[in-house]
Amino acid sequence: MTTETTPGPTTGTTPVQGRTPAAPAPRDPEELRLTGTPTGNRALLSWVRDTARLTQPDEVVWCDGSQAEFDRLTALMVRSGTLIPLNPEKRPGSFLARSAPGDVARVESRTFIASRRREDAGPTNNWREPEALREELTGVFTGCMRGRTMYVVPFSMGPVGGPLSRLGVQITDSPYVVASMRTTTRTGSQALAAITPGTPFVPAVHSVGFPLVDAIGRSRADVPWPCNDLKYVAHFPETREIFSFGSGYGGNALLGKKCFALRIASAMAREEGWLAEHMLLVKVTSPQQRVFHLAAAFPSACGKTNLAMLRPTLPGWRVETIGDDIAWMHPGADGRLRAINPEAGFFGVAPGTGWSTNPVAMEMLREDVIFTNVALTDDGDVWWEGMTDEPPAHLTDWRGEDWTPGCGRPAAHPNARFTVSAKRCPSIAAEFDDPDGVPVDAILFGGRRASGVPLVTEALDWSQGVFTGATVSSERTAAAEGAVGELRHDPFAMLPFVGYHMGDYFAHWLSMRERVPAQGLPRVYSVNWFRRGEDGRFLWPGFGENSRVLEWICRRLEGSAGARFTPLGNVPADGALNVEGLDLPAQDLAELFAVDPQAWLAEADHLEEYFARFGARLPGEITGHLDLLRYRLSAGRAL
Ligand code: GTP
Ligand code: SPV
Ligand code: MN
Repeated sequence: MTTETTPGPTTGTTPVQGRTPAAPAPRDPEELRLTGTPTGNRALLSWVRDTARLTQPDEVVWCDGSQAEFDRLTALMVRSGTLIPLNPEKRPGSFLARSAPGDVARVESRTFIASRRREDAGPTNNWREPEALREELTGVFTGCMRGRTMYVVPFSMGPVGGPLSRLGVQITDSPYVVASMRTTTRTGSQALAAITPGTPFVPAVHSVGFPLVDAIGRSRADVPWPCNDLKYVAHFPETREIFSFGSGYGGNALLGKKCFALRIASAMAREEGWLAEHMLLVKVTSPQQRVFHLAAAFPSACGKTNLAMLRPTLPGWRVETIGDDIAWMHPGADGRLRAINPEAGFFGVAPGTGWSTNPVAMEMLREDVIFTNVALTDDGDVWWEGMTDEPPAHLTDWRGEDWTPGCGRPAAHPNARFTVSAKRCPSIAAEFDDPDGVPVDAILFGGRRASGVPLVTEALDWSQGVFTGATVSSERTAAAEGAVGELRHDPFAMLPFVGYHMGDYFAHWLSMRERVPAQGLPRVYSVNWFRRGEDGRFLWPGFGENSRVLEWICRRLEGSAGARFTPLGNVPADGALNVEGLDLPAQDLAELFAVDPQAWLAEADHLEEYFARFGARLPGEITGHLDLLRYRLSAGRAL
């Protein structure tokens, strides 16, 4: 950690009660000397200097990503009350953070795309005029780091120096964010060294928006989770800049993730001819040692981490993890679509993760984890709904209040999360660090659909595959603000993450067949683990048993499994899905694959209405598929 300090009575992360209101003279921004900093990239230096002038921190710290730096930051946060150290015998090297109750998830209503023309952001994004937004942001960022430390965090998305990797630098006044960025991205000296003079990087400014000193020098004490009711998660895709204000939570604050690796990267990818997607990435090995790489897009909190770390119940099958949230896929020189996971760790949903549902994740969480908004046990360990069948008799809940079973409140927040390095994952694949990525054999799209959508269907070709992605809808989860359970369209599981017009995004997906030869394009599938019976229970056991669906997909890829036609796509032929040993009544199996023409004709009407929002930018091919679907539903056969 290189520290460039202006002399001052305190540093920003300790309460400044010692100050008398009139004590601090306004800091001369020129005092924040940045010469001698560990970079020769002038654009980086002047951006850091300008941001320090605007936000007026007490000091500027360039982060080197070292273990010593991480240890200093966590110690600092333990002193300030942001982190609670967990019992080192139960959960070594681990901490619990409790966020402010109003800062628990992504804020889509305050997420902005600022493109020069409104129509380039499209109807699914909150558009802002760039200059007007810039002015507004200048207002809110002015002095917002007073009394705090400003950290400069250089990072690489993807292995440092890799041909598919991209560089960024996040400025933040949150040590929790610095520590989390170190775990979830490749931060520090190596990334900084890669930002040589003239090398482009994505600048990302973040502030929790809770200055400790006001404009006239009055101080206030810090709080364990500083944030601001006013929030902005702002993107300038044309100039590739990110500004985030007011939140310390997840995708709002760890700017390498949704802001860079999806919203900005999707705009880069469109321009450069690749795909930046909300997808997990796995390597699947069959009992015959054939290797398949699958990518899968499911909306937030709909099972990506669980599938990425799946332990197959089918003997001889192996699933290894490459990524659980984001995949960057490029046309390779080998005529395949090659994918990397740009992240270096996981920010995963805790509730629902247990020894019976996801033992790999449970092993991963044994040590070196920062948990946020889970419950604390009386012996200094963590607990959340779904970890064990029987809850402990007493807990401290995510808000810090006493909790007993049956008290009527969840102990963990439904969007409680763990932050852990991919190195801790027992199923991590050797290819995880391969800068050239892996060739993708199949892409899966899915969502939470209580009815209608079969367990698995196979698209007939790329074109129908793109239609399958475009038609994803899913019940909303606690990963973002809004009404949980409400069905909404979420094309490609990218509704909150496409940094430009959704119609252009569909067209970009279609155009991949001009960049990748037909035999190299992945096959496309739709999956749904969440179909329910009339009595409300899940029809499919899910989790490790999803390996049965993966088996059918891999057998299709090698040409050895049968399929039968439905209007939505191919489903397993009778007997082709291995359900041996499952306690699955024949009627449930039939229901899992039922396609109700009337319900789907109604869904086609909803889709038509939804797609109409995209106007002239909706590719005609998508409308064509809608017509084809209607024909197939009415005629019960292919055209
Ligand atoms: P983000 O990190 O928000 O993008 O989400 P994710 O897609 O990685 O979510 P994750 O895998 O953590 O999903 C968590 C939720 O999905 C938990 O409530 C799980 O219990 C549930 N879930 C995952 N897989 C299955 C499954 O096969 N069947 C059922 N019924 N639930 C599942
Ligand atoms: C999601 O919401 O899809 C996440 C969690 O992966 S967050 O990083 O908060 O966006
Ligand atoms: Mn996600």
